[in-house]
Amino acid sequence: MPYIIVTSRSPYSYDRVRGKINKRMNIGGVAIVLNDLISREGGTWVCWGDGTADHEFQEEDNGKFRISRILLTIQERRGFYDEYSNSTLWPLFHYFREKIQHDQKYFKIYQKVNELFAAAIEKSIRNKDEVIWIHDYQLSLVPGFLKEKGVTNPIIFTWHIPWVSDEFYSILPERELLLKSISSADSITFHTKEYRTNFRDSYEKIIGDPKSVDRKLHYYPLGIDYKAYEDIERFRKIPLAMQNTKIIFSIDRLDYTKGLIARVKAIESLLRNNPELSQKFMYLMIVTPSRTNVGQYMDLKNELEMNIGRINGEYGRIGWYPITYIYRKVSQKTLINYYKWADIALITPLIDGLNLVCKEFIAASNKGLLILSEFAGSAEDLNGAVKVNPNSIENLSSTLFSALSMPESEIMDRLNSLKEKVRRRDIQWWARKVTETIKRKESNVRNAGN
Ligand code: GDG
Repeated sequence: MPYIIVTSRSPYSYDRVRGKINKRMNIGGVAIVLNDLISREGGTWVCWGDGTADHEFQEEDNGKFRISRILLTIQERRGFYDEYSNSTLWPLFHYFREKIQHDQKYFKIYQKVNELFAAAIEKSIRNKDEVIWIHDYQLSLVPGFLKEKGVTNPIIFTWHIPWVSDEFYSILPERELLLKSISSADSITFHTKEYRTNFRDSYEKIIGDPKSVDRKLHYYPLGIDYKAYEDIERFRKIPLAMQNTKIIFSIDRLDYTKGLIARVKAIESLLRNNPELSQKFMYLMIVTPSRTNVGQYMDLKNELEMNIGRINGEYGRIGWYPITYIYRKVSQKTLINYYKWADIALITPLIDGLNLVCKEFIAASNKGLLILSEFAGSAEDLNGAVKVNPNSIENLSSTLFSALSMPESEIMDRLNSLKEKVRRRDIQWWARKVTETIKRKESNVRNAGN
């Protein structure tokens, strides 16, 4: 069954570097599975062409599937991506009230860009069986525009971030428009039961009786490509300097939702309360640059780095610092090595739609303990993790203290039960479940007709 996959990011982009064309892959987990699916089944991928040479490849046929790239002006990019998507919707859907910025002119641009996506989708349709699968908060108005255009192909809408409570959602001036558009899809999927319930409550409060949407709402937690993390061709040995200390590890995009400041303060509190732990562990903290055009993100970087500097200055010794901080993207192979080296993965977002990092760590590790925020979507089904409240520095620090002395047998029992779960509910499982929501619906209709 062919698909029309619709994402804001492209599966790969083209850049022109010193006169030559460079192909840049988008290596995210979701992109990989969607790539597999569409390569197998065929169809078109509609996305934003953000590469500097993408205009030369606006409509591309790569032999497996077609790509239709939407080209945006600088103003459109700003209004659609930096402003309405990432300065209005992102903080709203993560309960950061004080960070929500709203300007009607940026909403208009978001609306226009969503309409451009809908027009490109309509043009791409080859037959009416093609399933249109739209992803995430940047594209919430696309289903509504497609219905207005009279498109009858089945539409799946997958929401990757939290859906907030109905009271909080009501803050959004365009609350009705977004809800109506998303609800016009034939199937709507979330990562957790709570987000599904919140969406239903929002619908009931703002639109009315939710009966008509009930049957469309599903929740399936996104999985990972388990094997890709489990197997690694050449595993690098832990460097000598790190061999006699416990390694605490994390990797996050630089984002205020990820709880980075509280986490480094917990390291400070751990050392203040337990000076004997000096030189007994190191915290390897990788932070990946993200949304660098949004001012709030750069303020966060400064605050984080000031805290790390203070803590390392106060507790460091010659040849040892509590926090090894790296602010750059690392290769996939290096990341898997870090997962394998880590004794503890410290994944403590203040809130997260799901969080893939904790699942990747579970797949890669042969010895590690997962400390996981109770506010990450993945906490709902990862029972073997040690759960923490990321808002409490005391809770974070005392959990770290017990984790550092947890018996190996308990760590392995937890890890093995987590591995079982993450292996079973991998990315293929997720894609199958989500696409089946449409097949089930179609067979229900057929059954009803029989
Ligand atoms: C959003 C939602 C939801 C990061 N830095 C590097 C790197 N990464 C990879 C990780 C992981 C992915 O990026 C991050 O995924 P998360 O799920 O942890 O977080 P978000 O980026 O906020 O994703 C989230 C997700 O969408 C999917 O629905 O789970 O809740 O916020 O795969 O490994 N990979 C490499 N180098 C890096 O420096 N190789």
